[in-house]
Amino acid sequence: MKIDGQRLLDDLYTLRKITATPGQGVTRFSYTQEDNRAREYLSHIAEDYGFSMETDAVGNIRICLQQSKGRIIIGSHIDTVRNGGWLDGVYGVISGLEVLRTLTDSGIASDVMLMIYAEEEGSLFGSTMTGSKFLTGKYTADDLTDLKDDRGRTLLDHLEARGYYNADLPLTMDFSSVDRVLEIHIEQGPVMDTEHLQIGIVDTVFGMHVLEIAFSGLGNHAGASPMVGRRDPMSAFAETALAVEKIARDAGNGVVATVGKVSVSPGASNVIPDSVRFTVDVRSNNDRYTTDTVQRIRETASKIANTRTVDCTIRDVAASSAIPLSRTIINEMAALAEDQKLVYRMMDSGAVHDTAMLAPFTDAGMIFVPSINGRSHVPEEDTAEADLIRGTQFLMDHIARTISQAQGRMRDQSSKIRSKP
Ligand code: HGY
Ligand code: MN
Ligand code: MN
Repeated sequence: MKIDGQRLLDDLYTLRKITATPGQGVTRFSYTQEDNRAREYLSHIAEDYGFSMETDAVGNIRICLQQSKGRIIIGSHIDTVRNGGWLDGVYGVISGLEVLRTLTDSGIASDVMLMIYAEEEGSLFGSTMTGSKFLTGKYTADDLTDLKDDRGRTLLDHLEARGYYNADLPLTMDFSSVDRVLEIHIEQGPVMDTEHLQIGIVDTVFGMHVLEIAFSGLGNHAGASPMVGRRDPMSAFAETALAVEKIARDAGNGVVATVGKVSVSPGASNVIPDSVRFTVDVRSNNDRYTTDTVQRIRETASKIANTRTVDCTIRDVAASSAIPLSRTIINEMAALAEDQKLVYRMMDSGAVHDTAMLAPFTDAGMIFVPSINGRSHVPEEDTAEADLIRGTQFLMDHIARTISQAQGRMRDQSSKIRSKP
């Protein structure tokens, strides 16, 4: 079954224009008017094809044929980071939609379901993979009010403003009838571009641990305060940020750590700050490496605070384990890539993905396509059209094989039953 590559690209180019920052990348935060416009665009496509489209209590969307049982879930997200790229997440969503349309155009009533996970980026609440954490019970009803944005508005406030939240709707999903969950995504790193690969088959999705560290000292006049005796939280922050980089480098084993968000109070050039609050995002493909690195960062931040006589508080913002994906699916995808003579390799994912959250409940598999210059989460994020089309066709072929193997197993079973004396 051949996908319609031009239709795939047309949808991606249309969604690229739904952004709060035109000309400066794609900014499409969850529960905003941009998010709504993207949902409306997708609902028109679903309507044209007679698909059912349901939105759950936290804004996860399910699109499938009316009678589908959703045995094969293809998922990703439509929300972005601020000034992000045009493909992160949405490529997987439109690929899933293209698979549904191609199956329908071919007259195959499939059990495929497209799942659009809500608030994957954590741009609002700092916690990634929010929609799938509710679906899998990692987040509960308490988190609807515990998760707060920078202005103190809770996730529930956002959901009620959008009209998604309904106390009667379940927050979790029953995965007992789901055979596999799949996601196709841009790599967001340099490996495939450097090695001129066509397809990446994901082995392990990194685990992550996000801390929020706050230093508070003695705010004062920038000009009238001698350097001796200052208790400057900005200097403590600067020393800690450099220490984070050194700790991650010294850890080796592919550990990465990033200080990506900082806020200064009051934030004026002629005032020594009274407090500085910043995030530290630590990741690796092995939970022990991540935990050891986080511990070292905690200890170092406390030591720097003592030396500089500033107060230090450290809060856990989000955490998820490193998740090995399904060996069965990895082997099937490798066999398909061999048959199609594609240039491919197994590889880890430094980016986290909702599919990994579902891995404990069903077979989970991910496909990567190259990111030009290995860039992502920036306006320069890009992938060649040929790579986008090839990736979605590979996903389609993998699903076609999965469906025909399942039908083969059912035929064998029924012939065994018939041949019983
Ligand atoms: O942060 C991540 O890895 C993902 O892009 N949310
Ligand atoms: Mn993503
Ligand atoms: Mn992302």
